[in-house]
Amino acid sequence: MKKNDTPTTENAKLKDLEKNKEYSENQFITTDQGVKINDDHNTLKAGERGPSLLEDFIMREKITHFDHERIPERIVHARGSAAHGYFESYGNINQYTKAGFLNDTTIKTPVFARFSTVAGFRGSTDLARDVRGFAVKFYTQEGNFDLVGNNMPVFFIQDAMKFPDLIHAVKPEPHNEIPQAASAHDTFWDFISLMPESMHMIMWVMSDRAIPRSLRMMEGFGIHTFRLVNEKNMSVFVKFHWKPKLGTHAVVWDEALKISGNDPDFHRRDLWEAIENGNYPEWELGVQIVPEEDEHKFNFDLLDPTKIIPEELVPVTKIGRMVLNRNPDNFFAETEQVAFHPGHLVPGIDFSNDPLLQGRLFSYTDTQLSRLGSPNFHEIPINRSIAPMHNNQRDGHMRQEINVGRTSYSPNSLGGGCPFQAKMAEGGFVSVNERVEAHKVRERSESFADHFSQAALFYNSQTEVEQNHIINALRFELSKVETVAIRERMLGLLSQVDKKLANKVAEGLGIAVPSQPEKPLNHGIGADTDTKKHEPKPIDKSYKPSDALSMLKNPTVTNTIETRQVAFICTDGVSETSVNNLKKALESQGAMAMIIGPHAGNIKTDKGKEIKADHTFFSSSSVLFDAVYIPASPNAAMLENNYNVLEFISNAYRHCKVIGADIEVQQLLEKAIGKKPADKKDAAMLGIVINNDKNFADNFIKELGKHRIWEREEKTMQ
Ligand code: HDE
Repeated sequence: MKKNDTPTTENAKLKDLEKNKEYSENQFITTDQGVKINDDHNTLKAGERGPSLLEDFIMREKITHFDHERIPERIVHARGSAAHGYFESYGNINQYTKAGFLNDTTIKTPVFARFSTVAGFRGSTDLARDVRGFAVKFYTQEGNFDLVGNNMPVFFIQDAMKFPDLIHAVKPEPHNEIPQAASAHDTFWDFISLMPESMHMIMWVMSDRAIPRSLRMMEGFGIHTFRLVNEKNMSVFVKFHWKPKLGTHAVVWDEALKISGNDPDFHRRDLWEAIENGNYPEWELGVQIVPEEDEHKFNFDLLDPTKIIPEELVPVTKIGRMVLNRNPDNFFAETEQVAFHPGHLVPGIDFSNDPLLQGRLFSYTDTQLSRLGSPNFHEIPINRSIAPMHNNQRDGHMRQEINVGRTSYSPNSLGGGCPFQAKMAEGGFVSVNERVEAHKVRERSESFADHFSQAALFYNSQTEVEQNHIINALRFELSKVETVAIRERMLGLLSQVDKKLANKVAEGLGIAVPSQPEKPLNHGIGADTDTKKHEPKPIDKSYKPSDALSMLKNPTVTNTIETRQVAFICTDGVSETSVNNLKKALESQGAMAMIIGPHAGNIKTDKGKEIKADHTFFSSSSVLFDAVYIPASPNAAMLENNYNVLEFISNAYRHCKVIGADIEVQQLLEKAIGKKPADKKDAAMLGIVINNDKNFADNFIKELGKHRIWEREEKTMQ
């Protein structure tokens, strides 16, 4: 055993994974023991029509394995999709951290990222209103580092002790297991209405952040405050951010509901196809750094996971980028069996005392034991570290490694003292030497008691369109709650965030906002705690609205149309020139044209050529695309009576998408959207691009770069 084994490279890791690949070419089917099988279709029987024989070891092996194919799904984050890729650092930040992968620009650190919803079961829809998990495993040369975050920067609760309650409340109700992947039900809102600390997070989950356009278009956050630690073991506080290259985008709620029916795998498919097409998703990793001496400088507690550090107070510094460039080979082996853990740390990164993070440090190993069934889950290929691993842990279910030698204890002399402990200078992990001197208490810090200021900050930082979406989401959710007292309690809480918000939600529910909000029974205090000490604090007016919190004003907003998909509504006889012109222009900017036809197979153009239909009017819907184009066709008039086509176009209009049409088919367009332009500036017609001159493709692309024409929604909501 050598003291300093060098880590295997990225290539070695890939080779390692390759070894587990099965090749179907030129191979005989065998039993698990390697015996070639002669008949995989028929059980061994006593006569052609006789009973099956117990001795049929081939059939028994196959069925037994099948019977045990399922493992328990994740209790939370069961529905997920993942991809391989790499992380590259932008350069030297060794002033703050000694973590090699964050400093060395020559290293490409392999990563595996898994995105997920939280509440739904494994087979549930991708478009549930929900937080998205954003978990990244970095296979660094110093060991595995897992950044197990979400697409929202705060959480519902402040202490891990409340997590089982939160999850029991949001999961389908236990008596009838309804509803699936939805928070719009009594038990969730019952719990929330008694938990003022969740109000900031509620603003985020009721916003469009909870219904992303694509997993590739979400921000990610580590949420908790962590520490970065340098060579001298000096530390700073840090918050981690992922900023998507394509900007942060969402769908609208009506669209989300329809996508759930049309394609419940919408996000999974989008991620998979983007990677297969070579459009590799990319994020930049950013950090907000707070020196230790500034810990108490803010009007919130850095350890409180229901709070952000506004980017205007502490800017986000980009320190590297992640590119996802390879789909998994096998969903179960990789996406299902990957085991993340916020406690998988490398030297240079450490925890803070956030009580939610501290609880997570227990939960993740514990859950793998029941989900993956063995303390050897680190030996599953997707979980293996590329850094060499030596210790005295032995045996257990499904142990893969064959340890040689006699010593599995330390200290030992028979094994030459191996494996050795590593000094800090040799890369040994040493915890930050934080001084802790305290009484043993079961209490929450008073500095955690401001539940409304940042909820108000979030709401006030949104555009009017975004605020309307939050109001509508709350109306939708609370109108599904049957117990009136819960609705009233929620209005009481909302009125402490923003009176107008509460009134508008109340209007939708047909009840009044209570004049005196009900005092919550248990807002983070024990039975004997002095309630006065923990009274929720009034709104802190010193917060300034923050553009970073709004998706529409966010600094990551771009006009790129890369990977956007435009549905071309075509019929036989369609203008080949029209189709080709816009298709070429879109493709030159990285967007895609998808041909939607009256039938599957090929469509004939006006020049007699054939183009392949990607989908049909019947099997598809505009909710699955970013924009719609109707090229001229002599048969287009027939579509004026085709309900599927009319709905296709009218939904695109309702969802504020760009619609293009050749002038010859303007009548079809107007029939579908039920409007004629009053004049050139007619707001209801914004984002409608008619092809009557040479600039059509440019104009269409310019509008598509706006992603949504929100002015149209304001107009139609009036
Ligand atoms: Fe998790 N969480 N969590 N969580 N979490 C799990 O671990 C838990 C929390 C997050 O793609 C489980 O392997 C507790 C916050 C993600 O595989 C489980 C608490 C954040 C994933 C668990 C939290 C997360 C999980 C279920 C409160 C954002 C999916 C299966 C103290 C920072 C990872 C598993 C993947 C998964 C426990 C709170 C993110 C049960 C007890 C806050 C992204 O261990």
